[in-house]
Parts: sequence; structure tokens; C-alpha cells
Amino acid sequence: MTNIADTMQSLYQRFGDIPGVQIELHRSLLAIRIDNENASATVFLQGAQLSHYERKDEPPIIWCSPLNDYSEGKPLRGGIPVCWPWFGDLDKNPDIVSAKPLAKNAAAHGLARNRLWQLDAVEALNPGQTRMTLSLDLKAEQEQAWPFATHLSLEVTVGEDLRLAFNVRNHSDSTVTFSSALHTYFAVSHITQVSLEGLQGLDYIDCMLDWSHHCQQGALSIDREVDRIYLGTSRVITLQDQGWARSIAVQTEGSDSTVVWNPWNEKARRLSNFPDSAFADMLCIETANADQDCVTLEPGCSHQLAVTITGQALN
Ligand code: TA6
Repeated sequence: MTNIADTMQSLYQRFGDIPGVQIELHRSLLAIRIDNENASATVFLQGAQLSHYERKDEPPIIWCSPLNDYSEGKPLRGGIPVCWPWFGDLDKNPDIVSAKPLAKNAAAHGLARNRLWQLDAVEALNPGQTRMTLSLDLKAEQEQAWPFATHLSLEVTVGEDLRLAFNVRNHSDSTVTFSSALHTYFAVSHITQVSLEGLQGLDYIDCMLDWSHHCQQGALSIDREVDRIYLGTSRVITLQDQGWARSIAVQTEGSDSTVVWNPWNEKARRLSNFPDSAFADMLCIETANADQDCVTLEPGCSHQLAVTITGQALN
């Protein structure tokens, strides 16, 4: 197990000459910071977790908690956690999810966000766009909860838009099924100033109402704790923010489910690394393969879950 100093030196040797690339150490976690003409972003090797993304001279698009302590093995609160090979509470997943009979007392949102990924490539595509690729190889014999040889990769493209493409390739001899999500925490001017367009008419599972099914009527505004899995969401969802006079388009690939979550005040007080008042500053719109939208892969097959996040001024 190489130590942090060796890893940091190796990353600088490999990527330090690329314009706008910084290698950062936040307490015990290494991160790559990208700055280019259009935007800046930070991605941690732990969990391949993007923590920050903002465009020049604009309020941040991604929210990250100021209470994170950046300790090893503890996912950051905020950013875009990669949730895999199960989304949320494993016991709430469909029985077909391969980890269910294997993982006991499993932590929420799977194992990928707690692992140390490796940085494979950083490319300055042009002065305003930088792409980095991270990967994680899981060996069957090392994973009690997921004993299937699997290659994960995450491609992050930082520019006028932000795009994450999460790829899972099944290198085992078994057919496997997983659920997953790119668990995006969006920054908002104030939770009472925002609404979500593009969900109207969709079926959703309301996790606050015993996982009962409902149909979304019109745009979604948030005035309480919301924890919903929208189904059939292969269209664009738009976050309208009147306070910052902007809209954020969330376009997905390989996903037919989207989770919308805000803890509101009560749950905010119970959450770790989450300021009590921060429910007003964020809204999760999570690009997922959740519940019935879970993914089954034959040996040798792969699946890509991707999201493109585009901000524009409200006209
Ligand atoms: O995606 C919504 C959710 O499952 C919520 O129920 C809440 O638990 C949130 O994820 C945060 O999960 P975490 O494990 O990061 O605290």
C-alpha cells in the first residue's frame, strides 16, 4: 500500500504539467483540482467523488458540506457520490440485486464510494474543457459483498458543462444485477426559490410514505423532507432557481430513474457532517438505476450511467 506522499509525487510526475491541474491533499484525502477557462472542479481519489464544480464568475453548481472532515474511509457529504453496487438501503433493493444475500449490515449506497480509485488519465481537450478518467478494479476474492470481478471507471469532463460517465464492466463468469446512482448535490440560492420541471406525469415511489406509488402533478417545489424515486425519467429535468436567476438542465444516459431528496430541517439535524440550516442550500437530483431500474449484466457485458449538467441564465 503506497503512502500518500508517494502517490502525490507520482500524480505530480504524471499529470503536474497539464495546464490547470493541481494535486491537493485535504487532511488524509488526495484530490485533483482542475481549473480551465470555463470552470473549476475537484475530484477525490476516494470514491472518485467530485466535491466541487463551478463556472467562472457564477455561484457554485455543486454543493459540498463545510463540515466534511476529509478522513479516510468516510464519504464526503455533498458533491457527486458514486453509489454502487446498491443504491440507498440494501434491504430496500429488489431481491435480484446480487449483493443482497451476501452483504450483512451493509452501509447505505454501496462500497464504491469508500474505495480508493486510481487516476488513469487527465487531458486538456481545449482551453475550456478538461477530461479525467478514474478507475477501480474489484477482484472477486477481495470482496465479500460483491465477489464478482468487475471494472469500474468514471470519466469526468469539466467545462461549460459538467459530464460524468460511470461505466461498469462485468469481468466475472456470473450474471450480476446492481442498482446505482450518481448522487448529485446541487447548490441552490434557497430551497424555497427553486422548482423542478420535467417530472410532471411521472410515477414516483415516495420513501416518506412507506414507499407508496404516486403520480407527479406539475412542477415540483420543496417545502418539506422529500425522498422520491421517479420512474421513467429518461428526459431532461430542469432545476429552476429564481434566486440565482438560472436554470440547470440535468440530462441523463443509461438511466430511467431519478431520485429527488432534500432532508428539510428535522433530518438535517440528524445527518452527519451536515449543518442544521444547510437543507436550504442544496437539493439532490440523483441520476440513478434504482429500484425496478436496476441493471443486469451478463458476463463480459458493460453498462454506462451518465449525466450532463448544463447551467444557463433564466431569460
Ligand atoms: O438519495 C437519498 C438518500 O438515500 C436519503 O435517504 C439520504 O439517506 C441520502 O441518500 C444521504 O445518504 P448518505 O448515506 O450519504 O447519508
